[in-house]
Amino acid sequence: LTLPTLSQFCGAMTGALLGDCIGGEFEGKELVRVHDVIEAVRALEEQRQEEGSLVYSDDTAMMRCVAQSLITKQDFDEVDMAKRFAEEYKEQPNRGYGSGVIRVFKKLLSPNCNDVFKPAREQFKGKGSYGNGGAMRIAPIALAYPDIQDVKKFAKKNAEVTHASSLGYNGAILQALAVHHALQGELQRDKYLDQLIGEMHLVENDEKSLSDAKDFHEFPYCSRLKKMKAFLSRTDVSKEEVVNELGNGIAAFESVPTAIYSFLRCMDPDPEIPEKYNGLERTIIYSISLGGDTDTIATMAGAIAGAYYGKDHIPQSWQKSCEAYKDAEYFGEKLYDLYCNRLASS
Ligand code: R7I
Ligand code: MG
Ligand code: MG
Repeated sequence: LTLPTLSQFCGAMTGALLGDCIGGEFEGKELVRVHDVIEAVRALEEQRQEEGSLVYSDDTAMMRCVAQSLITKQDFDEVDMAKRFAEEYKEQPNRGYGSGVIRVFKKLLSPNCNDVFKPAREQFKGKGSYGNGGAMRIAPIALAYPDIQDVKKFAKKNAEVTHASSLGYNGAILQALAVHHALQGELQRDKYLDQLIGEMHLVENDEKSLSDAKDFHEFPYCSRLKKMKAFLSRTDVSKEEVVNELGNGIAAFESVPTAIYSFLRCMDPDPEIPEKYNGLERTIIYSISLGGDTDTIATMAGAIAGAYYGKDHIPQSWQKSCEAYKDAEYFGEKLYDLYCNRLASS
């Protein structure tokens, strides 16, 4: 067993921030050319952007709440977590939140709310949301808990504060597991995917998950992870194929697998991306080039790649262009301490 390094924790937090800030410019565009994304990062490299000028969106706003709650409480506390989400929304409502989740925040802000999971259960006629808002913010859970059972348990609980559909919270579990395994060092893509498939099979095989998935298709996460294995065995997989088969949308099952695929695919060079870019930079560029929910897919891909490669792979110019980039580093350090303390006491 190799111990993860501090650099990986700071890398995960900063990688997520980069994805949100750089991807934000392209959010909602169906056709994004790799060329345009490369132009955007060139502007950062040539410092045509002022320090901290790329603003973060709800993805980072909520991830900051998750990190701050874990650091303050030194454990998962759903009441504190819910309070932070709601207060953050109240302070800065214009960060680009999903249109449904705002109702959850408003209910959480009411003094009569005594069950922090209830507002989420009332979303979408009692089905709960399947949006990717639970998954986009989840990385700090994987950075705080070395034990995989804790990662699964708290990723689910954290997501359930806003996303009661299993399609939503299972995406958060998968994203947290992807970060967790990326922290374990040098990986083989097939082995990494087999682990995720095994874990998600258990997760998706429970009664609620099977029933929620009926409106779509069976095992929405496992089936995409399997598809990914096939994609990675080929070198000619087009953007269209990825978008059609894995998705690039706002639903968790149409974006979390896509983020994981972006990370794994970009371990290899890409003919469309200049060779001077490393695996982490390539992951950010590629994930944004898929279009759709770019800030969120790049945030999740950036968190995984950052956890794998570490912060030394992040160019200073990119990092410094992002709003509040120093906080990401600070959160990484504090979560690293938490992780190490838990490991030592287990
Ligand atoms: O999941 P959520 O926090 O949104 C995150 C996204 C990211 O892309 C951010 O960058 C930001 O842009 O928003 O917010 P929700 O409102 O819970 O879900 C997002 C959207 O998914 C909703 O506004 C709906 O359009 C859709 N959605 C559903 N539609 C029908 N039925 C989610 N769940 C359902 C559903 O059950
Ligand atoms: Mg956003
Ligand atoms: Mg988004």
